Amino acid sequence: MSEALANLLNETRQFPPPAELAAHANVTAEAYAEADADRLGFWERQAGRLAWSKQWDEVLDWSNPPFAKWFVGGQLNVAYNCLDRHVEAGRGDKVAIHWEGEPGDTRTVTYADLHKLTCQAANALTELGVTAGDRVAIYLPMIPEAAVAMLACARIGATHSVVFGGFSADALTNRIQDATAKVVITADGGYRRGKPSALKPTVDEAVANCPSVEHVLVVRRTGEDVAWSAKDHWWHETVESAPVEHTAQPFDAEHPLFILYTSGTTARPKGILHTTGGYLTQTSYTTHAVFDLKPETDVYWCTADIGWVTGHSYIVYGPLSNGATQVMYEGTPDTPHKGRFWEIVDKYKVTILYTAPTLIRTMMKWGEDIPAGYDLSSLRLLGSVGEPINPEAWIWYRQHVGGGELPIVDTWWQTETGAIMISPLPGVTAAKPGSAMTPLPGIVADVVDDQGRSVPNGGGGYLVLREPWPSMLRTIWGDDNRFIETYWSRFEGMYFAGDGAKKDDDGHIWLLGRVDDVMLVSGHNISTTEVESALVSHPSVAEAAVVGATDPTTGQAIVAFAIPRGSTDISGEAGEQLITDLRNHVAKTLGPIAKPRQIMLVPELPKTRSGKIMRRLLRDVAEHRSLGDVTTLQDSSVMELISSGMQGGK
Ligand code: 6R9
Repeated sequence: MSEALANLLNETRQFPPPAELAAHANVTAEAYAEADADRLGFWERQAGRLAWSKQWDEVLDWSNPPFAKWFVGGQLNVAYNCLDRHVEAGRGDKVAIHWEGEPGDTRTVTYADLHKLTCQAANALTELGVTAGDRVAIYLPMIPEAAVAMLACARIGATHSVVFGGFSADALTNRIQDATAKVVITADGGYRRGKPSALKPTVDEAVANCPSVEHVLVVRRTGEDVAWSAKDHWWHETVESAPVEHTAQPFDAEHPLFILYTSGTTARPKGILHTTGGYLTQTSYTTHAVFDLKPETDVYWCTADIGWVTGHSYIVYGPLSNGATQVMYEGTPDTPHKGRFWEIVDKYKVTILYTAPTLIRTMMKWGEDIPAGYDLSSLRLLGSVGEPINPEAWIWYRQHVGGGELPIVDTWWQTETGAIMISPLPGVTAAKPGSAMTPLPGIVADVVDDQGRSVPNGGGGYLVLREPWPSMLRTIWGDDNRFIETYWSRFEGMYFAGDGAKKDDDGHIWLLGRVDDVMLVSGHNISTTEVESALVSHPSVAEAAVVGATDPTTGQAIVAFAIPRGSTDISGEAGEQLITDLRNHVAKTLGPIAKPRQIMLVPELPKTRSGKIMRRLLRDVAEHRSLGDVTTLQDSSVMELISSGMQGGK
């Protein structure tokens, strides 16, 4: 960015927390003051929410930045914290996971069940030669065994690397090779969109090129035929017959817990490394604080896939360390019908729902009649993660899912940050639709200009983190230099998140999309998020993506792709008229500088499996290039739809 990010969108609505929630909130406004007064003391108290085998000697060792050590000298076992201590406290019969398979089969897994399975898996892995420090790749559908596999690794100190079930053999191969994994845990397949979707053939292809892999553990989920080799072992034969006794050994607070690869928009995937004590402290605390989780009464549901960091921190480690009861769902939101999510909320009486803007915008596209057909009155808190949530999508979520009154926590964080960093506190913050609001207690974030100077309220620039935090990544696996270069070299002494952001007049933070996506139009830096939000604020638009395409007169010009809402007529002249209206609507909302040169009405947008729009591919379309790498695309047929729609639209 050559100059500050323009500050175009003016959203002034604000929603205070419900009085009832505020009166009984787990965390109150005092937490900010406490953390401001003594940040390390604050985190030390949060670490005290966990069970440690050995107390730490020092909260933070920052003598060799950017390599942090938290809770130095402390020891704990993550699986013990997520399972054993709840069982020992007499809560073994409490439901940990209400699991719902896509075909409608269900499982009820208590803490005692989860503990038993995890102990068996820990014994089975040990039997296969896995010891502390070894890496284990996990390539599973959304079944309880995914959580068990992760917890079993944590229990024996093996470092897990979960790879999305949707990734190709190449992507899986690269990740196994980069981490030199010794064992792969997979399944015959899972259910997606109403049919079995095989996983084992992909693993077979990958393992053929991965000499480090000694064993493959295979869960039987679909029952489809699979090829079998000498390295393969059935989970139900190996794990389910293993001894149920296993004593968890404590590990050092800085022991590597997991590697998770970020695909990013370009370049080689980065193996983000997280460790034990600080990671569990912050995921556990933020689950308690941001979701106001009451383990005795809440039914929590995070709709993320376990292969995304959100699944790691807010399905496995955060909720289980707090002893939560949660829902886990295997499949897609429209199988067998578009009301599936709401049916699940209704069935399990979900109280806390954590999902992604992409899902909310998809629901907007399908129309509000669908959630209206279910009883959603059990819900008391809504969350959002993954992308900036457009103000209109926020309002829709509150209105049509939250009955017009529930608080929404818009949570900003990254694979690299490990846990939530910027978010409202549901019992404290008067939230503004589209803003992640303020850094959580104990977190020091800022927005800076090109020179690293803090911008005043009303200004835009780059989001940075000024102080280390407990769940921060420790390095990029095997590449300390890349860790330093990527995150710590742009600004002296600060973590560079790669996101554009602004501070509004009250100092609240608004995320504006990845810095790489910012558009430079006639010398003005314009954020993709703001133009997309302007488009989504039009009643006929459910979802939009904008990109900057090379333009001979303006340098870059704004090209927009918009998905119309449910019943909108876009045939022939009506479509042309809508495009004209939309261009004018953006110009009126944000100013003439933001008026798109071109708008395409499309049925779908290209997204990653975690629901992020892949603007890079849209830029290829807008600039008439052949498409780049599409391996991380959720649904590869989308690009054909868009390209053909584009020809029609010209
Ligand atoms: C948790 C997760 C990280 C990137 C991040 C930012 C975007 C996530 C957001 C958000 C605006 C939010 N992002 N949450 N942008 N508001 N509430 O998504 O991790 O997959 O590593 O992505 O996602 O651009 O830098 P990850």
